[in-house]
Amino acid sequence: DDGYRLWLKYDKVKNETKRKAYAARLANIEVKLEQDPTLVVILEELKMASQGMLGITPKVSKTLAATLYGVTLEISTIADKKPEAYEIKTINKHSVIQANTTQGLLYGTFAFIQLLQQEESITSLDIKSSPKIQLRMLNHWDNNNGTIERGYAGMSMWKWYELPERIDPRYIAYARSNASIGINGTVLNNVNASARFITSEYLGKVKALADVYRPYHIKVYMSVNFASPKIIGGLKTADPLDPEVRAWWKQKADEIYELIPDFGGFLVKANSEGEPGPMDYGRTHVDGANMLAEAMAPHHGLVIWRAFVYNADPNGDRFAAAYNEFKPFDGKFMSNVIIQVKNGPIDFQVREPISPLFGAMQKTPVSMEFQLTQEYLGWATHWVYEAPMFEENLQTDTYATGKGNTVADVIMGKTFNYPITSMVGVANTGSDRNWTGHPMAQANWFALGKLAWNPNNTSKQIAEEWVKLTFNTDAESQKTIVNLMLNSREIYVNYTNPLGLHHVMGESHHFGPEPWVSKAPRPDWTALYYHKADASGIGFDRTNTGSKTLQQYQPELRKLYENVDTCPLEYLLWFHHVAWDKKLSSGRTVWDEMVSRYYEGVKSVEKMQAEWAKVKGKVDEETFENVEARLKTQLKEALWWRDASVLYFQKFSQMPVAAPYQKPTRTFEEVKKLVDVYHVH
Ligand code: BDP
Repeated sequence: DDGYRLWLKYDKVKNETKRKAYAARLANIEVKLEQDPTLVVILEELKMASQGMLGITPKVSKTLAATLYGVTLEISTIADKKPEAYEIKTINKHSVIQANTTQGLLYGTFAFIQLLQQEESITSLDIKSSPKIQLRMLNHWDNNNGTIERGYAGMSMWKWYELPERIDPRYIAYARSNASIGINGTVLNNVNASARFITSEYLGKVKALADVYRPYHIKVYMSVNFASPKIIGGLKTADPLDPEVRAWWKQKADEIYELIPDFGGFLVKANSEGEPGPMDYGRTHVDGANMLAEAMAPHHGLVIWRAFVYNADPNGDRFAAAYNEFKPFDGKFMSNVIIQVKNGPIDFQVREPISPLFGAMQKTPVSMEFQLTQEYLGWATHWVYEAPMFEENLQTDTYATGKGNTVADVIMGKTFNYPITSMVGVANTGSDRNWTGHPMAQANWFALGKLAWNPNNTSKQIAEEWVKLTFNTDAESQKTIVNLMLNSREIYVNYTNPLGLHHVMGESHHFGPEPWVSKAPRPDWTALYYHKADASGIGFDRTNTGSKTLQQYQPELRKLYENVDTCPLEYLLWFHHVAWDKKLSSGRTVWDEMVSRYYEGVKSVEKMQAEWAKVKGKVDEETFENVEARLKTQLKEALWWRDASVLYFQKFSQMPVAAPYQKPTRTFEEVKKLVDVYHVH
């Protein structure tokens, strides 16, 4: 299996009794609704699933006798009034999928098919479901030259040079896969946006994609370059208060909606990492966002404004930047603006405490941006199931209005009644046949859909479901794979960034260890800025004796991290500068604890290999070998991380690698040289 079919494999149901029972139901489909483009894709999906799993082709009709087995698709008013809600029930001999709209029916149908894929009983179903978040999106960082910023699975799947004439079949496979997990929006291009994407030439191409995705209820959004009026509009300025600039954006919005009436909106990275923005003209994020929002409002379009901003202040704390910039603007944005916030305060590190903006913005909605592509998590070679990391942030209590306001509550709009809610994943997809490079990374895409549908889903449930859908295998093997998944992220943390270390990866390419980086185009792109290792200890003091940024959290959350003796070890170096020989709750010194985690992390990769070996012959050979080979690379690189980090930090700690661990056999100079292999600049 080459992985192209993702979790929609529709392979033959192995259990014969079940297959026969399913086949009896799927033999007849009763359609109680009007013709509709979404109905076409629903029926097509049911046909595909039936042919693949059951070896039958359903007969579709408008009425079906109650005495016959069958599946009924019906539009009717169900208890949950949300347009995307659905119910699946068993009424006599019929499996009935009901919804208020065809969109709800689409999700209900996929849910029904997924039950069959998992070989669940369908004899007495009573399922009700609707999404807890409105915008469930992928953000693609794809460029118009076909490259993908931070993409590790090939080139962009959008072939701009072929569009609008040719529709690559992959676009449809993409839409099906997303719809199957409830994703309803996609931003097609990189946040570091080329203005070219909103020229008339490109809008014609975007329209072609929007037409493909529409029946699947996936709305198209675009990242826009704030300086577009200058770059492609021929204006002298992009000042958001300039009347000509405002008129230009209005006209652009009109042009877009003329072509794509259900266009989702704009995503904007402004005044961040060199991108243009309103501050270039002495204006604010509010001025910029509201100007665009005004242009979009007549069309009900959204402006998704990113909070990923930070200035290069060598003595500052980048942790504080987004909060300082946006908190004062709470309530000043127009109602069609949402602020998109990365999960943590820095930048998609292997473990981050939550961004203090969650829970701080009461009158302006904030949304969650997770990164699926493994920029800081080992690219496509390391096996990292990210859902436990997402869950860790989603289940953190912000104490926004007192105890019991998790990040999940905040982004679902429960805490402050946000009118718009959203969760996005920076996509890990590309032109690779299996979409994500690492076969196991498909699970991260899947997890984003499931968490956006319900942020309180657990990483365990999601892993179990994904494994069942993806691998048609025995219960024992499923368990082995699920366990591997659930442990994978912590293992990666241990051999790369134990105890709350962060931002010690290779400069610019962000791969492999480079804790020694002390010079970069900006101080906050070095590793030293973050780990601050010296003879006295290691870690970033963000308490009141340091940068004081912990104050951005509510007092109860602050308390969790503030005291060096009670701060969870996972976050220790995020918030404290600690002496190398300080005794920790584990009974070990800081140094010994770090060493132990690096070494245990590497050992765990060996264990992963042994566990994976157990499923040989139980999962298809191609996937087995692919993962097996990647685990070999992972082990090699885990050792690289361990040796580089231990030998580098040892220069400051001056402490030995204590038994049972053995000092690396390579010298620091030898390990440091390895980085050159990966240097791309
Ligand atoms: C950083 C990436 C950079 C992105 C940036 C962003 O290294 O390529 O452009 O995030 O999110 O992590 O804007």
